[in-house]
Amino acid sequence: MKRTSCLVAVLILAVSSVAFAGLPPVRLTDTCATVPTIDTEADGLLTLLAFAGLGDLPSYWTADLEAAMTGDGIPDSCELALLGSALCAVGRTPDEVAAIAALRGQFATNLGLVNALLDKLTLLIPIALGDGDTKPSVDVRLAAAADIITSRPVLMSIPDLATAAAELDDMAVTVSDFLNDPDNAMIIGMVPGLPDSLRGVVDFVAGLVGLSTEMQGTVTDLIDQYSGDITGIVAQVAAARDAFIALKTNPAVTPPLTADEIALIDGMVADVNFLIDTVDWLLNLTDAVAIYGTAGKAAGEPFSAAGDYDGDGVTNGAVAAAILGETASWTPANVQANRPAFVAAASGDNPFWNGNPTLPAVGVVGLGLLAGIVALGGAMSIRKK
Ligand SMILES: [Ca+2]
Ligand SMILES: [Ca+2]
Repeated sequence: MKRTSCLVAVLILAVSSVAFAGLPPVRLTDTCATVPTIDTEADGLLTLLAFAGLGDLPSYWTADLEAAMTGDGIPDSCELALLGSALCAVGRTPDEVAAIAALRGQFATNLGLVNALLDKLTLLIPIALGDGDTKPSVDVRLAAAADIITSRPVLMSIPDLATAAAELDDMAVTVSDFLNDPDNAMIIGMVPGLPDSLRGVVDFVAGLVGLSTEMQGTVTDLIDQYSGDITGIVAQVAAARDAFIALKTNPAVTPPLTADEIALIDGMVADVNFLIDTVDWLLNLTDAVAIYGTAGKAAGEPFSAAGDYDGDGVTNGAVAAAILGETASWTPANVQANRPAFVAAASGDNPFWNGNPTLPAVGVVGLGLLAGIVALGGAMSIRKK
């Protein structure tokens, strides 16, 4: 009897959770609004993207987007549920309270970045489409800028400027064709409302981008795909801006620039400067993203597949593989059904989860039998007295 009690105590000690970086064991509960909010937002974003004509979108439940969308073996919806539950948690020790507070600070940082991105987008849209009032759309302004050169023989006699004017006119026509193509009418019509629509999904995006360095890599890859083109365009635009600034004060320009022309140049220079700053900010954006549960970038970040949230020696990825199976076997229904089990098992809330390799081979059934033996032994020892 005595030896059996000892064995049970040892077993329980062996599988009890050791908090990693003070993050507490958590479970998915109805009382935490964070996870349902993230789920609803993710659904909303997928609906918005589908409406915008992006086909072949993964289900939110089975999406696994790390490392340029090759995934890390844990459905992102499960990693977000673990994060959301930890954000809701109440610490039992000073370490846990501090870890949760730090996690919430990181979430606030990432929310701030997503909102700043939308603020910038809000300002960029009228630069492209016009403000329906004093600012015409960008194609009209490009054509007017070309006119400043083409209407002055002295400027057209300079080959570089004549070429620049022709390029501006070309750009104006390309943009105008795009903006006025009936096939694009629906998507262009959606653009002014886009920042507000995206404000409705900021928790999901802020949660997702900070899950791990691997997830950050997906965002960086996405930006990198276009960054070459974007930096090229920015360099051209900056050169055109400088040329127009020089024209404003060059005494050889005849007739001198009119007040309207100067206002057009000043307005475009301000917009170009904003565009250049925004692109620069965007290209460095992922470096500013906080990775949850780490003070920087680290191996085994606690919400990543290689990470071990509860520090029991079993990685989150191994927990997911045991509970949810391999990626190919995931379905939206089984991921959704098994997600609470993943959160409890990965966080250490349920050390006795089915498949836990730190449990002895007898597993849960064996522990039940042992408990029975202990009870039986107790009854017998009482009887003996
Ligand atoms: Ca994932
Ligand atoms: Ca673990």
